Amino acid sequence: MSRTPQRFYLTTPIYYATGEPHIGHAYTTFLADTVARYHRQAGAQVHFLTGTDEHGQKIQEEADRRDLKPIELCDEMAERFREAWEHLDISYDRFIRTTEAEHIRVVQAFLNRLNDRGLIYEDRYSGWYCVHEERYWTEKDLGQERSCPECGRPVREIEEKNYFFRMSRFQEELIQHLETHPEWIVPKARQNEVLGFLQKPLSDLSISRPRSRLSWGVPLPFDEDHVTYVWVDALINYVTASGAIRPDSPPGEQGFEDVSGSWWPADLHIIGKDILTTHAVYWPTLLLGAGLPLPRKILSHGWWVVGETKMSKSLGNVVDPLELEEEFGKDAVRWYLIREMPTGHDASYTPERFLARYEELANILGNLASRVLSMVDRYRGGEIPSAEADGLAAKEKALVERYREAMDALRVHEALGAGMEMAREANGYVETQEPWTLAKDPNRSRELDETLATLLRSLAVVAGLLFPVMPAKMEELARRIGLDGVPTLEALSSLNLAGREVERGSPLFPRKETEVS
Ligand code: ME8
Repeated sequence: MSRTPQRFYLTTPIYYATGEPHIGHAYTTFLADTVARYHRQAGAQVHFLTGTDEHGQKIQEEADRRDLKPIELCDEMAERFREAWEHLDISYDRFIRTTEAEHIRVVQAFLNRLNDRGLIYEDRYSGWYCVHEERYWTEKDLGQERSCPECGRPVREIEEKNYFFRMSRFQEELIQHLETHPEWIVPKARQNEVLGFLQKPLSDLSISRPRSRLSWGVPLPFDEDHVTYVWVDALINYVTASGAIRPDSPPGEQGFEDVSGSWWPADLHIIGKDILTTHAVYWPTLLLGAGLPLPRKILSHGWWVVGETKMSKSLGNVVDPLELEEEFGKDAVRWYLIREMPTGHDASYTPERFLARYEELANILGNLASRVLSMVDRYRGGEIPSAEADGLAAKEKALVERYREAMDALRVHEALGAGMEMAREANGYVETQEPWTLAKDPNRSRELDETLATLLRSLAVVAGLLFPVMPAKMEELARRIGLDGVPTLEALSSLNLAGREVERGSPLFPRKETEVS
């Protein structure tokens, strides 16, 4: 029986349509893709959402800088993201843009709902704003440097009329939710961070901007002179793409009371740690306000840094995943990023570690495939012998179990480690069985058949386990061992490879002598 749910809805953040996709965006998206493919492999129906965040001051200013209309900039950047994800084999089911008419209507229905429930009021706002983070800060937040506590950039003083959401009303309910769902946010340290944040009284949330200052946003349905705060607009994308809300139905029939039949609630929001507060405080309180169920889990992953420094465009140290991909192939980049970073924690990009992870692919997995395929070729004319294939059965059982446990607990790096361990075990088995010795002795022909059948099975298992992270290469491996596609985890138990033709081909991961920088 499968332990994973039958339906699984997962999301990435929607990325700002101001810059090119970089390695940080790619990491989150690869991680989500790996989890999505794992659930599909385990038999679930999956809805995988990604997209672009297209409103707000940051977009407007970038468009002005480039002498474009905001929508022209967004059209261009949404296309860039879409192309990058397609090129990198991201199996998303839905790409949402917050400028879509459907989304705009859902945002307005959501705000009307909050307003109808008495959760919106008008007040004057005075404080500080960081355009880069699209966030308000209080005098106290600024500290001695008097700059944005998140990114260090200068902040602007603002005083204006705003609409506010009564976020403070939901503080106790949110604390209770966290206390009764101790694994709601992964890793645990981030759940504690949010609980710590909730020790202080929660203020209400400004949810609008006067149109006179910023016009590029979703108009408030109850006051056309104001547009929706970009974070409120952006977070609601997860509900829009779930199909739960029918904005054109009369109030009371729009789906807020009953989300059945839609994808809501999300099973998993994957985000970076930079946007934890918006997802773990603003978002759940907005949902509680609207009377919608909360997402089932939030994975807040760590930060890719370069050496000791945060990767940042202004520092000019952003690694372009597409450049690495040209040299090493996309699956090697996917492997490095997801295997190297302990899911949830920070990791440092270094060319040396990239090469070390690549060598793991070439020397363990690639080497195993080459030697096994060439032995079947040499000793059995390319046909997989019909024989018991259980020489590594105990190891396989333990490793598949470890893999599934780690995947289900979102320790994705560890799951991949278990997949690679299977290849390592199979290489060890080659050394102990010495098929080349068996091949010299006609009396040990059955033993050789069993050895080869076991090794072929191991390759199929590795393909099944590592497919979510390296879909193209593992499909290729499955094809080389005579399969039509990569076996699902369930199919592995009844897999029969006997009689299939193998194809030796060129190395799956050619050895590299070059340096990466
Ligand atoms: O925050 N390491 O969009 P964004 C790891 N539009 N992950 C990184 C990273 C790094 N160095 N840099 C970026 C926004 N990321 C909002 C989100 S959601 C309703 C709205 C990843 O384009 C990470 O997932 O700034 C981070 O949370 C996200 O990119 C921020 O992307």
